[in-house]
Amino acid sequence: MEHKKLDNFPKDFLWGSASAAYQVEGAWNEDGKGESVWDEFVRIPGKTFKGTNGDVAVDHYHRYKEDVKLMAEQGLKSYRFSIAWARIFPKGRGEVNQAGLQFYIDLVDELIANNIEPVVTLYHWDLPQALEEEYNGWESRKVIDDFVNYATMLFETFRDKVKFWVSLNEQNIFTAHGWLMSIHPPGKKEPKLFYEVNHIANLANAAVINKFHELKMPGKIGPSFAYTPQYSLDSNPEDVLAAENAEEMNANFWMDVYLYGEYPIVALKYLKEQGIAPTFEAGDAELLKSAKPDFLGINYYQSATNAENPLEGGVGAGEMNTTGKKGTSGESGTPGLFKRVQNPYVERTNWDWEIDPEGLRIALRRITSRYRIPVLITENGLGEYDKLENGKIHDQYRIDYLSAHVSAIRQAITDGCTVLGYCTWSYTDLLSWLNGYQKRYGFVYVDQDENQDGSQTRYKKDSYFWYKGVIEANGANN
Ligand code: BGP
Repeated sequence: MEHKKLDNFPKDFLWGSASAAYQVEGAWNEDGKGESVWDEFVRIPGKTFKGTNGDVAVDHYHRYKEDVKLMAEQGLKSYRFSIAWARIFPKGRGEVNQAGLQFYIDLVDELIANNIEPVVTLYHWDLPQALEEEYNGWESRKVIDDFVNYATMLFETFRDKVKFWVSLNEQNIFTAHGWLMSIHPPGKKEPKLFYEVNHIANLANAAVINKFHELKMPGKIGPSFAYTPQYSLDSNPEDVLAAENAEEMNANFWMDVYLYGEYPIVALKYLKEQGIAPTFEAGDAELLKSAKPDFLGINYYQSATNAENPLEGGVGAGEMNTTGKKGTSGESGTPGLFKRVQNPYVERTNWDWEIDPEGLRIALRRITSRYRIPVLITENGLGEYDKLENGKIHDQYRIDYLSAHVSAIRQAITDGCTVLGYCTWSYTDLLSWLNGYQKRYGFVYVDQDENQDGSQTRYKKDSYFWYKGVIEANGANN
Protein backbone atom coordinates (compact mmCIF):
# COMPACT_ATOMS: atom_id res chain seq x y z
CA MET A 1 0.00 0.00 0.00
CA GLU A 2 1.47 3.31 -1.03
CA HIS A 3 0.30 6.54 0.49
CA LYS A 4 0.48 9.96 -1.16
CA LYS A 5 0.85 11.56 2.24
CA LEU A 6 1.87 10.04 5.56
CA ASP A 7 0.04 10.58 8.84
CA ASN A 8 1.98 12.21 11.65
CA PHE A 9 2.95 10.30 14.76
CA PRO A 10 0.40 10.96 17.52
CA LYS A 11 1.28 13.93 19.76
CA ASP A 12 1.69 11.76 22.84
CA PHE A 13 3.70 9.06 21.05
CA LEU A 14 6.06 7.42 23.53
CA TRP A 15 9.53 7.73 22.03
CA GLY A 16 11.38 5.45 24.36
CA SER A 17 14.06 2.93 24.97
CA ALA A 18 14.34 -0.23 27.05
CA SER A 19 16.42 -2.43 29.32
CA ALA A 20 16.02 -5.38 31.67
CA ALA A 21 17.14 -5.65 35.29
CA TYR A 22 19.57 -8.53 34.92
CA GLN A 23 21.18 -7.01 31.86
CA VAL A 24 21.94 -3.58 33.34
CA GLU A 25 21.75 -3.45 37.11
CA GLY A 26 24.63 -5.49 38.50
CA ALA A 27 24.63 -5.36 42.35
CA TRP A 28 23.50 -8.96 42.14
CA ASN A 29 23.72 -9.63 45.88
CA GLU A 30 23.42 -6.13 47.35
CA ASP A 31 20.89 -4.61 49.72
CA GLY A 32 19.22 -7.89 50.53
CA LYS A 33 18.54 -9.07 46.98
CA GLY A 34 17.85 -12.80 46.67
CA GLU A 35 19.36 -14.91 43.91
CA SER A 36 17.56 -15.40 40.64
CA VAL A 37 17.64 -18.36 38.28
CA TRP A 38 19.99 -16.34 36.05
CA ASP A 39 22.43 -15.76 38.92
CA GLU A 40 22.74 -19.54 39.06
CA PHE A 41 22.57 -20.40 35.37
CA VAL A 42 25.43 -18.15 34.26
CA ARG A 43 27.76 -20.04 36.59
CA ILE A 44 27.31 -23.28 34.68
CA PRO A 45 30.39 -23.54 32.43
CA GLY A 46 29.70 -23.09 28.72
CA LYS A 47 26.26 -21.52 29.07
CA THR A 48 27.12 -17.90 28.20
CA PHE A 49 29.61 -16.30 25.81
CA LYS A 50 33.01 -16.34 27.53
CA GLY A 51 31.28 -17.08 30.82
CA THR A 52 29.87 -13.57 31.20
CA ASN A 53 27.36 -12.87 33.95
CA GLY A 54 25.32 -9.95 35.26
CA ASP A 55 27.06 -9.62 38.63
CA VAL A 56 28.20 -6.13 37.73
CA ALA A 57 26.60 -5.66 34.27
CA VAL A 58 26.71 -1.93 33.45
CA ASP A 59 26.25 -0.95 37.10
CA HIS A 60 22.94 0.80 36.51
CA TYR A 61 21.99 0.05 40.12
CA HIS A 62 24.58 2.56 41.27
CA ARG A 63 24.57 4.82 38.21
CA TYR A 64 20.88 5.15 37.48
CA LYS A 65 20.95 8.92 38.07
CA GLU A 66 23.66 9.37 35.48
CA ASP A 67 21.70 7.19 33.06
CA VAL A 68 18.45 9.09 33.61
CA LYS A 69 20.32 12.36 33.11
CA LEU A 70 21.48 11.12 29.72
CA MET A 71 17.89 10.19 28.86
CA ALA A 72 16.64 13.61 29.91
CA GLU A 73 19.26 15.41 27.82
CA GLN A 74 18.21 13.34 24.85
CA GLY A 75 14.56 14.21 25.39
CA LEU A 76 13.48 10.59 25.86
CA LYS A 77 9.74 10.35 26.53
CA SER A 78 9.62 6.89 28.09
CA TYR A 79 11.94 4.34 29.61
CA ARG A 80 11.02 0.69 29.83
CA PHE A 81 12.83 -1.29 32.52
CA SER A 82 12.12 -4.42 34.49
CA ILE A 83 11.92 -5.04 38.20
CA ALA A 84 13.97 -7.86 39.65
CA TRP A 85 11.48 -9.95 41.59
CA ALA A 86 14.23 -11.20 43.93
CA ARG A 87 15.07 -7.64 44.98
CA ILE A 88 11.49 -7.18 46.18
CA PHE A 89 10.93 -10.67 47.57
CA PRO A 90 14.33 -12.37 48.02
CA LYS A 91 12.56 -15.70 48.57
CA GLY A 92 9.88 -15.08 45.96
CA ARG A 93 7.22 -14.14 48.54
CA GLY A 94 6.97 -13.23 52.23
CA GLU A 95 8.74 -10.21 53.69
CA VAL A 96 9.29 -7.29 51.35
CA ASN A 97 12.92 -6.25 51.07
CA GLN A 98 12.50 -2.50 51.53
CA ALA A 99 15.97 -1.60 50.30
CA GLY A 100 15.33 -3.40 47.01
CA LEU A 101 11.95 -1.75 46.58
CA GLN A 102 13.47 1.64 47.37
CA PHE A 103 15.79 1.36 44.37
CA TYR A 104 12.79 1.23 42.03
CA ILE A 105 10.92 3.95 43.92
CA ASP A 106 13.96 6.19 43.46
CA LEU A 107 14.33 5.25 39.81
CA VAL A 108 10.66 5.94 39.07
CA ASP A 109 10.82 9.27 40.92
CA GLU A 110 13.94 10.26 39.03
CA LEU A 111 12.27 9.44 35.71
CA ILE A 112 9.11 11.34 36.57
CA ALA A 113 11.12 14.35 37.76
CA ASN A 114 12.68 14.36 34.30
CA ASN A 115 9.35 13.99 32.47
CA ILE A 116 10.11 10.45 31.35
CA GLU A 117 7.20 8.01 31.44
CA PRO A 118 8.20 4.80 33.25
CA VAL A 119 7.14 1.58 31.50
CA VAL A 120 7.55 -1.22 34.02
CA THR A 121 8.08 -4.85 33.07
CA LEU A 122 7.06 -7.13 35.91
CA TYR A 123 8.97 -10.14 34.66
CA HIS A 124 11.99 -10.15 32.39
CA TRP A 125 13.18 -13.70 33.11
CA ASP A 126 14.91 -13.43 36.49
CA LEU A 127 12.70 -15.71 38.60
CA PRO A 128 13.73 -15.93 42.27
CA GLN A 129 15.91 -19.01 42.65
CA ALA A 130 14.06 -19.83 45.88
CA LEU A 131 10.91 -20.60 43.84
CA GLU A 132 12.90 -22.77 41.47
CA GLU A 133 14.18 -24.76 44.44
CA GLU A 134 10.84 -24.91 46.21
CA TYR A 135 8.60 -26.06 43.35
CA ASN A 136 10.55 -25.85 40.05
CA GLY A 137 9.37 -22.34 39.30
CA TRP A 138 7.27 -22.11 36.15
CA GLU A 139 6.67 -25.87 36.15
CA SER A 140 4.27 -25.52 39.06
CA ARG A 141 0.94 -23.73 39.22
CA LYS A 142 2.06 -22.36 42.58
CA VAL A 143 3.97 -19.71 40.65
CA ILE A 144 0.68 -18.10 39.60
CA ASP A 145 -0.23 -16.95 43.12
CA ASP A 146 3.31 -15.87 43.84
CA PHE A 147 3.46 -13.84 40.65
CA VAL A 148 0.14 -12.17 41.39
CA ASN A 149 1.24 -11.45 44.95
CA TYR A 150 4.50 -9.86 43.74
CA ALA A 151 2.72 -7.85 41.05
CA THR A 152 0.04 -6.64 43.46
CA MET A 153 2.72 -5.29 45.77
CA LEU A 154 4.14 -3.28 42.86
CA PHE A 155 0.72 -2.14 41.65
CA GLU A 156 -0.02 -0.76 45.10
CA THR A 157 3.39 0.90 45.41
CA PHE A 158 3.33 2.57 42.01
CA ARG A 159 -0.41 3.09 41.54
CA ASP A 160 -0.15 6.85 41.02
CA LYS A 161 3.19 6.90 39.28
CA VAL A 162 3.36 4.18 36.64
CA LYS A 163 0.81 4.13 33.82
CA PHE A 164 2.29 1.46 31.55
CA TRP A 165 2.92 -2.09 32.72
CA VAL A 166 4.28 -5.09 30.85
CA SER A 167 3.24 -8.38 32.44
CA LEU A 168 5.61 -10.99 30.95
CA ASN A 169 8.50 -10.25 28.64
CA GLU A 170 8.71 -12.64 25.71
CA GLN A 171 6.96 -15.63 27.20
CA ASN A 172 7.58 -17.42 23.91
CA ILE A 173 11.33 -16.94 24.24
CA PHE A 174 11.88 -17.71 27.91
CA THR A 175 9.79 -20.88 27.72
CA ALA A 176 11.27 -22.13 24.41
CA HIS A 177 14.83 -21.30 25.41
CA GLY A 178 14.38 -22.76 28.86
CA TRP A 179 12.45 -25.97 28.15
CA LEU A 180 13.00 -26.77 24.47
CA MET A 181 16.45 -25.56 23.56
CA SER A 182 18.18 -25.75 26.92
CA ILE A 183 19.91 -22.39 26.45
CA HIS A 184 18.15 -20.47 29.23
CA PRO A 185 17.33 -21.62 32.77
CA PRO A 186 16.37 -24.25 33.74
CA GLY A 187 18.20 -25.72 30.72
CA LYS A 188 15.80 -28.51 29.73
CA LYS A 189 14.79 -30.12 26.44
CA GLU A 190 11.34 -31.54 27.15
CA PRO A 191 8.65 -30.64 24.62
CA LYS A 192 5.72 -31.86 26.73
CA LEU A 193 6.93 -29.89 29.73
CA PHE A 194 7.53 -26.85 27.55
CA TYR A 195 3.86 -26.72 26.59
CA GLU A 196 2.79 -27.24 30.21
CA VAL A 197 5.10 -24.49 31.44
CA ASN A 198 3.90 -22.17 28.71
CA HIS A 199 0.29 -22.87 29.70
CA ILE A 200 1.07 -22.01 33.31
CA ALA A 201 2.72 -18.79 32.14
CA ASN A 202 -0.46 -18.00 30.16
CA LEU A 203 -2.51 -18.48 33.31
CA ALA A 204 -0.15 -16.31 35.35
CA ASN A 205 -0.30 -13.61 32.70
CA ALA A 206 -4.11 -13.71 32.66
CA ALA A 207 -4.32 -13.67 36.47
CA VAL A 208 -2.06 -10.63 36.74
CA ILE A 209 -3.98 -8.73 34.08
CA ASN A 210 -7.24 -9.48 35.88
CA LYS A 211 -5.75 -8.36 39.18
CA PHE A 212 -4.66 -5.08 37.60
CA HIS A 213 -8.17 -4.45 36.37
CA GLU A 214 -9.81 -5.57 39.62
CA LEU A 215 -7.67 -3.05 41.48
CA LYS A 216 -8.86 -0.40 39.01
CA MET A 217 -5.31 0.62 38.35
CA PRO A 218 -5.06 3.90 36.48
CA GLY A 219 -3.09 2.78 33.44
CA LYS A 220 -2.61 0.03 30.93
CA ILE A 221 -1.17 -3.46 31.05
CA GLY A 222 -0.21 -6.01 28.41
CA PRO A 223 2.32 -8.73 27.68
CA SER A 224 5.35 -8.21 25.43
CA PHE A 225 5.50 -10.81 22.72
CA ALA A 226 8.57 -11.50 20.59
CA TYR A 227 6.84 -11.39 17.24
CA THR A 228 8.67 -12.71 14.22
CA PRO A 229 6.27 -12.57 11.27
CA GLN A 230 6.59 -15.62 9.08
CA TYR A 231 7.02 -15.48 5.31
CA SER A 232 6.98 -18.10 2.62
CA LEU A 233 10.14 -18.50 0.56
CA ASP A 234 8.09 -18.35 -2.66
CA SER A 235 4.67 -19.09 -4.11
CA ASN A 236 5.13 -22.86 -4.05
CA PRO A 237 1.98 -23.86 -2.13
CA GLU A 238 4.04 -26.26 0.01
CA ASP A 239 6.21 -23.38 1.15
CA VAL A 240 3.18 -21.17 1.72
CA LEU A 241 1.70 -23.88 3.90
CA ALA A 242 4.98 -24.15 5.79
CA ALA A 243 4.82 -20.41 6.48
CA GLU A 244 1.22 -20.82 7.71
CA ASN A 245 2.39 -23.61 10.00
CA ALA A 246 5.13 -21.39 11.37
CA GLU A 247 2.75 -18.46 11.95
CA GLU A 248 0.29 -20.77 13.76
CA MET A 249 2.88 -22.47 15.96
CA ASN A 250 5.21 -19.52 16.59
CA ALA A 251 2.89 -16.54 16.68
CA ASN A 252 -0.84 -17.25 16.86
CA PHE A 253 -0.13 -19.87 19.49
CA TRP A 254 0.70 -17.07 21.92
CA MET A 255 -1.12 -14.03 20.64
CA ASP A 256 -4.47 -15.85 20.28
CA VAL A 257 -4.27 -16.83 23.93
CA TYR A 258 -3.46 -13.28 25.01
CA LEU A 259 -6.22 -11.71 22.95
CA TYR A 260 -8.88 -14.37 22.34
CA GLY A 261 -8.18 -16.50 25.42
CA GLU A 262 -7.91 -19.61 23.24
CA TYR A 263 -5.20 -21.60 21.51
CA PRO A 264 -5.50 -21.69 17.71
CA ILE A 265 -7.44 -24.72 16.48
CA VAL A 266 -4.81 -26.10 14.11
CA ALA A 267 -1.96 -25.76 16.59
CA LEU A 268 -3.86 -27.40 19.44
CA LYS A 269 -4.99 -30.29 17.23
CA TYR A 270 -1.40 -30.84 16.16
CA LEU A 271 -0.13 -30.87 19.75
CA LYS A 272 -2.86 -33.31 20.77
CA GLU A 273 -1.81 -35.65 17.98
CA GLN A 274 1.76 -35.45 19.21
CA GLY A 275 0.64 -36.10 22.78
CA ILE A 276 2.16 -32.84 24.01
CA ALA A 277 -0.85 -30.54 24.33
CA PRO A 278 -1.09 -28.52 27.56
CA THR A 279 -3.27 -29.87 30.36
CA PHE A 280 -6.43 -27.89 31.03
CA GLU A 281 -7.69 -27.97 34.60
CA ALA A 282 -11.08 -26.72 35.75
CA GLY A 283 -11.27 -22.96 35.41
CA ASP A 284 -8.33 -22.57 33.01
CA ALA A 285 -10.42 -21.86 29.93
CA GLU A 286 -12.51 -19.29 31.84
CA LEU A 287 -9.46 -17.57 33.26
CA LEU A 288 -7.79 -17.26 29.87
CA LYS A 289 -10.99 -15.92 28.34
CA SER A 290 -11.58 -13.39 31.08
CA ALA A 291 -8.28 -11.51 30.86
CA LYS A 292 -8.15 -8.61 28.43
CA PRO A 293 -4.84 -6.82 27.89
CA ASP A 294 -5.10 -3.08 27.24
CA PHE A 295 -2.38 -3.23 24.61
CA LEU A 296 -0.08 -5.77 23.07
CA GLY A 297 3.63 -5.17 23.48
CA ILE A 298 5.76 -6.47 20.67
CA ASN A 299 9.48 -6.95 20.49
CA TYR A 300 10.39 -6.92 16.84
CA TYR A 301 13.84 -7.71 15.56
CA GLN A 302 13.34 -9.68 12.37
CA SER A 303 11.05 -11.71 10.15
CA ALA A 304 11.56 -15.39 9.26
CA THR A 305 11.28 -17.14 5.93
CA ASN A 306 10.03 -20.70 5.56
CA ALA A 307 10.10 -23.64 3.23
CA GLU A 308 8.61 -27.10 3.29
CA ASN A 309 10.26 -29.47 5.77
CA PRO A 310 9.37 -33.16 5.33
CA LEU A 311 8.36 -35.30 8.29
CA GLU A 312 10.87 -37.96 7.26
CA GLY A 313 14.40 -36.64 7.17
CA GLY A 314 13.44 -33.00 7.73
CA VAL A 315 15.56 -30.41 9.52
CA GLY A 316 15.25 -30.22 13.33
CA ALA A 317 16.52 -27.78 15.96
CA GLY A 318 19.56 -25.78 14.84
CA GLU A 319 22.43 -23.88 16.42
CA MET A 320 22.11 -20.18 17.21
CA ASN A 321 24.89 -17.79 16.33
CA THR A 322 26.12 -16.42 19.65
CA THR A 323 29.63 -15.63 18.47
CA GLY A 324 29.07 -12.73 16.07
CA LYS A 325 30.67 -14.65 13.22
CA LYS A 326 28.33 -14.12 10.29
CA GLY A 327 26.96 -17.28 8.70
CA THR A 328 27.47 -19.61 11.67
CA SER A 329 23.82 -20.23 12.49
CA GLY A 330 22.57 -23.55 11.20
CA GLU A 331 19.28 -24.38 9.50
CA SER A 332 16.48 -25.09 11.90
CA GLY A 333 12.93 -26.30 11.72
CA THR A 334 10.31 -28.80 12.80
CA PRO A 335 9.97 -31.84 10.53
CA GLY A 336 6.51 -32.00 9.03
CA LEU A 337 5.83 -28.32 9.71
CA PHE A 338 8.40 -25.83 8.40
CA LYS A 339 12.06 -25.05 8.12
CA ARG A 340 13.59 -21.65 8.36
CA VAL A 341 15.58 -20.59 5.33
CA GLN A 342 17.52 -17.49 4.44
CA ASN A 343 15.50 -14.65 2.93
CA PRO A 344 17.22 -13.77 -0.34
CA TYR A 345 15.90 -10.20 -0.23
CA VAL A 346 17.30 -8.94 3.07
CA GLU A 347 20.69 -8.41 4.69
CA ARG A 348 21.74 -10.08 7.91
CA THR A 349 23.63 -8.81 10.94
CA ASN A 350 26.86 -10.39 12.16
CA TRP A 351 24.69 -12.52 14.45
CA ASP A 352 22.64 -13.65 11.43
CA TRP A 353 19.51 -11.70 12.37
CA GLU A 354 17.70 -10.61 9.23
CA ILE A 355 17.27 -6.86 8.80
CA ASP A 356 13.72 -6.30 7.62
CA PRO A 357 12.02 -2.99 8.52
CA GLU A 358 9.04 -3.80 6.29
CA GLY A 359 8.51 -6.82 8.52
CA LEU A 360 7.63 -4.46 11.37
CA ARG A 361 4.91 -2.87 9.25
CA ILE A 362 3.67 -6.33 8.32
CA ALA A 363 3.69 -7.33 12.00
CA LEU A 364 1.68 -4.26 12.99
CA ARG A 365 -0.76 -4.85 10.15
CA ARG A 366 -1.31 -8.50 11.02
CA ILE A 367 -1.93 -7.69 14.68
CA THR A 368 -4.31 -4.87 13.79
CA SER A 369 -6.30 -7.06 11.41
CA ARG A 370 -6.45 -10.13 13.62
CA TYR A 371 -6.86 -8.54 17.06
CA ARG A 372 -7.77 -4.86 16.69
CA ILE A 373 -5.59 -3.89 19.64
CA PRO A 374 -3.20 -0.95 20.15
CA VAL A 375 0.44 -1.94 20.04
CA LEU A 376 3.34 -0.68 22.10
CA ILE A 377 6.63 -1.57 20.44
CA THR A 378 8.56 -2.59 23.52
CA GLU A 379 11.81 -3.57 21.78
CA ASN A 380 13.49 -3.06 18.43
CA GLY A 381 17.15 -2.56 17.73
CA LEU A 382 20.40 -3.62 16.17
CA GLY A 383 23.00 -5.67 18.01
CA GLU A 384 26.39 -4.95 16.45
CA TYR A 385 30.06 -4.42 17.19
CA ASP A 386 30.76 -0.78 18.02
CA LYS A 387 34.10 0.95 17.99
CA LEU A 388 35.04 3.64 20.48
CA GLU A 389 37.42 6.12 18.84
CA ASN A 390 38.48 9.30 20.60
CA GLY A 391 35.38 9.24 22.73
CA LYS A 392 33.06 8.84 19.73
CA ILE A 393 31.10 5.96 18.25
CA HIS A 394 30.07 6.37 14.64
CA ASP A 395 27.21 3.88 14.49
CA GLN A 396 25.63 4.93 11.21
CA TYR A 397 24.56 1.28 10.68
CA ARG A 398 22.37 1.55 13.80
CA ILE A 399 20.92 4.87 12.68
CA ASP A 400 20.09 3.29 9.31
CA TYR A 401 18.44 0.33 11.01
CA LEU A 402 16.38 2.38 13.48
CA SER A 403 15.48 5.04 10.96
CA ALA A 404 14.09 2.46 8.53
CA HIS A 405 12.02 0.94 11.34
CA VAL A 406 10.67 4.33 12.40
CA SER A 407 9.59 4.88 8.79
CA ALA A 408 7.89 1.49 8.77
CA ILE A 409 5.93 2.42 11.91
CA ARG A 410 4.79 5.66 10.33
CA GLN A 411 3.64 3.74 7.27
CA ALA A 412 1.75 1.33 9.51
CA ILE A 413 0.12 4.21 11.38
CA THR A 414 -0.94 5.63 8.03
CA ASP A 415 -2.31 2.19 7.13
CA GLY A 416 -4.56 2.44 10.20
CA CYS A 417 -2.62 0.73 13.00
CA THR A 418 -2.71 2.22 16.49
CA VAL A 419 0.82 2.39 17.84
CA LEU A 420 1.32 3.85 21.31
CA GLY A 421 5.06 4.12 21.30
CA TYR A 422 8.44 2.83 20.28
CA CYS A 423 11.02 1.58 22.75
CA THR A 424 14.33 0.83 21.15
CA TRP A 425 16.50 -1.91 22.53
CA SER A 426 18.50 -0.74 24.35
CA TYR A 427 19.22 2.53 26.13
CA THR A 428 22.76 1.93 27.30
CA ASP A 429 24.84 -0.95 26.10
CA LEU A 430 24.21 -3.93 28.33
CA LEU A 431 24.85 -7.60 28.87
CA SER A 432 23.37 -9.70 26.10
CA TRP A 433 22.11 -12.89 27.80
CA LEU A 434 24.16 -15.29 25.71
CA ASN A 435 26.42 -12.97 23.72
CA GLY A 436 28.41 -11.06 26.33
CA TYR A 437 29.14 -7.37 25.73
CA GLN A 438 30.46 -7.39 22.19
CA LYS A 439 26.94 -7.41 20.75
CA ARG A 440 25.93 -3.83 21.52
CA TYR A 441 22.53 -2.21 21.17
CA GLY A 442 22.59 1.09 23.06
CA PHE A 443 22.45 4.79 22.23
CA VAL A 444 24.98 5.09 25.03
CA TYR A 445 28.21 3.15 24.81
CA VAL A 446 29.42 1.67 28.09
CA ASP A 447 33.03 0.76 28.64
CA GLN A 448 32.46 -2.82 29.72
CA ASP A 449 33.63 -6.05 28.11
CA GLU A 450 33.81 -9.80 28.55
CA ASN A 451 36.53 -9.46 31.20
CA GLN A 452 33.96 -7.46 33.13
CA ASP A 453 36.48 -4.98 34.40
CA GLY A 454 35.59 -1.95 32.23
CA SER A 455 35.56 1.57 33.64
CA GLN A 456 31.78 1.83 33.11
CA THR A 457 32.25 5.25 31.54
CA ARG A 458 29.28 6.26 29.36
CA TYR A 459 29.74 7.78 25.87
CA LYS A 460 27.03 9.12 23.58
CA LYS A 461 26.98 7.35 20.21
CA ASP A 462 26.03 9.13 16.98
CA SER A 463 22.68 7.32 17.22
CA TYR A 464 22.05 9.13 20.54
CA PHE A 465 22.03 12.46 18.72
CA TRP A 466 20.05 11.09 15.80
CA TYR A 467 17.25 9.86 18.13
CA LYS A 468 17.25 13.20 19.96
CA GLY A 469 16.41 14.81 16.62
CA VAL A 470 13.69 12.29 15.87
CA ILE A 471 12.05 12.91 19.24
CA GLU A 472 12.25 16.69 18.85
CA ALA A 473 10.54 16.50 15.48
CA ASN A 474 8.08 13.83 16.68
CA GLY A 475 9.29 11.61 13.86
CA ALA A 476 8.45 14.09 11.14
CA ASN A 477 12.06 14.45 9.98
CA ASN A 478 12.80 10.77 9.68
C1 BGP B 1 15.03 -9.95 23.52
C2 BGP B 1 15.10 -9.76 25.00
C3 BGP B 1 16.08 -8.74 25.45
C4 BGP B 1 17.33 -8.65 24.64
C5 BGP B 1 17.06 -8.72 23.14
C6 BGP B 1 18.30 -8.84 22.29
O1 BGP B 1 14.69 -11.25 23.22
O2 BGP B 1 13.84 -9.41 25.53
O3 BGP B 1 16.31 -8.95 26.82
O4 BGP B 1 18.31 -9.49 25.08
O5 BGP B 1 16.21 -9.79 22.82
O6 BGP B 1 18.72 -10.16 22.25
P1 BGP B 1 20.22 -10.61 22.32
O7 BGP B 1 20.76 -10.01 23.57
O8 BGP B 1 20.18 -12.08 22.34
O9 BGP B 1 20.87 -10.08 21.09
